[in-house]
Amino acid sequence: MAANTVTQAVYEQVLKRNPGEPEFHQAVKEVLDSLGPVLEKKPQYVEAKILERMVEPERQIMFRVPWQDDKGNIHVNRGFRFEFNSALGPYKGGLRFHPTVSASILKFLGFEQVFKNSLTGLMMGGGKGGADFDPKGKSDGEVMRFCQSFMTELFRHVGPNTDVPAGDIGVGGREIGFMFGQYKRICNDFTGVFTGKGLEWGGSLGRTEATGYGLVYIAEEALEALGKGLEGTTVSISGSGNVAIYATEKIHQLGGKVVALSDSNGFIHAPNGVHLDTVKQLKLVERKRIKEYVKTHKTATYAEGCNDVWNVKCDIALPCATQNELDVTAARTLAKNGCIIVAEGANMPCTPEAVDVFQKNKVVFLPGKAANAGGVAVSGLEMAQNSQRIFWTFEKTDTELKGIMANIYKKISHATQEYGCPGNFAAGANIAGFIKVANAMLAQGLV
Ligand code: NDP
Ligand code: 2IT
Repeated sequence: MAANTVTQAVYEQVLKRNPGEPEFHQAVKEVLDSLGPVLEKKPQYVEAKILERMVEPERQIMFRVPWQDDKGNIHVNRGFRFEFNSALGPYKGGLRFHPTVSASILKFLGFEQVFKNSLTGLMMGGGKGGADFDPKGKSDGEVMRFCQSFMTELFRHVGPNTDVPAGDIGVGGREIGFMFGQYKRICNDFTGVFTGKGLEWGGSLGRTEATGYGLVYIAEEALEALGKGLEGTTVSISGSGNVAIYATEKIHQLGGKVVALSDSNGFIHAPNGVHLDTVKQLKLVERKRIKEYVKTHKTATYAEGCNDVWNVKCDIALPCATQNELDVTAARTLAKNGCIIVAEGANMPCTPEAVDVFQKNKVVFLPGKAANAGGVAVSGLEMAQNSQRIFWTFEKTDTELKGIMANIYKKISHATQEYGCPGNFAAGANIAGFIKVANAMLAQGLV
């Protein structure tokens, strides 16, 4: 059977089995569309129904999360964990707390995580979870009670050799602490069941910075291949959370200038470069909106509407907020303004039509599966340190991270050459990520 007949049949089955889940459909289609050349070369994957198995999570968990706010009102949220694939190791992937969280969004994230984790070269399967809970505007006590209720169900499904969650949108050090504490209390077990832990109780130096730093390291690899460097470049970044902040920090360390940042309300334009300490204070300490920035920095401007951040002229664009935030119009504007690299810090932030624009205009496009893999990679290093009960220095972790990102760039470039799609790093990442998981699944029999 022709490869595209196979992938089309798998896609139709996904549509039928997962109605009303557009993000999941989008993520699956993007991968299937690039696997044709692999299936032509290796029909054993087709015979063993590897694709049919990969698009079906190994386990899906959905549960009620009741909690009480500071006034005594009772709320009920929905919690999820999608344990997608364990061919390469324990399920591994973040938890997202955001009001938009749905099965569709977490399934797309869990599916992508399988390929991303494969690219890191570490022993990690893929999973994702979260809840439709909005931490914004909640007190620490409310967030703690929510996290405790969430873990009171999730504890039975996770474990250091089974499933190891971490942070994502709305889940940072505070939330990981509350969830870890409740797990420990219920299980009577101090163990590496989460990554992104506090540095005093099992966390890894460099995990907080890892996604943003890794993103810049891989962008640097792509620049080098063009005979260029970061020094003197102008960079626009969306979001102003964990990934955006540490991408900004690394860009500044390496001589580039970040001129724009955003949140879900709007964006700031700072032509002289953003003052990162102010952003950290506003977003990480005070949990305020990005528009507050212009109160203390008069040369910067703020505008409502987060999508317009891409109107700011830049050499490099790093979307670091959320899925489908960069559309075809934004892509055309970036290409017209001379942008040379787009690297996805967020998961699937560029729409398929936007990615087409980048390919047609020879803008180097580095997909999230490869470009934001630094976070989960250092999570893997945190697991390794926990297993040995030791702590590495920041320098050691950072050097490992740099090596892993360089290696991912090599792997995906190599796949584009071997499978006849030069310059198409999205296809390269899908192919290289897929082959390792597929081979492990073949070796492990029909499970
Ligand atoms: P944070 O919660 O720290 O920050 C999220 C940022 O994105 C905030 O600025 C937020 O703005 C903005 N944002 C969220 N939702 C939307 C939306 N619907 N529209 C516009 N802006 C939005 O999360 P992270 O920085 O950790 O995550 C950002 C992205 O990076 C996500 O796609 C995540 O999956 C991905 N990622 C994260 C990794 C990690 O290690 N943390 C690893 C790999 C990928 P606001 O405050 O207004 O909500
Ligand atoms: O999307 C991601 O890779 C993450 N949110 C990080 C996952 C992890 O387990 O560190």
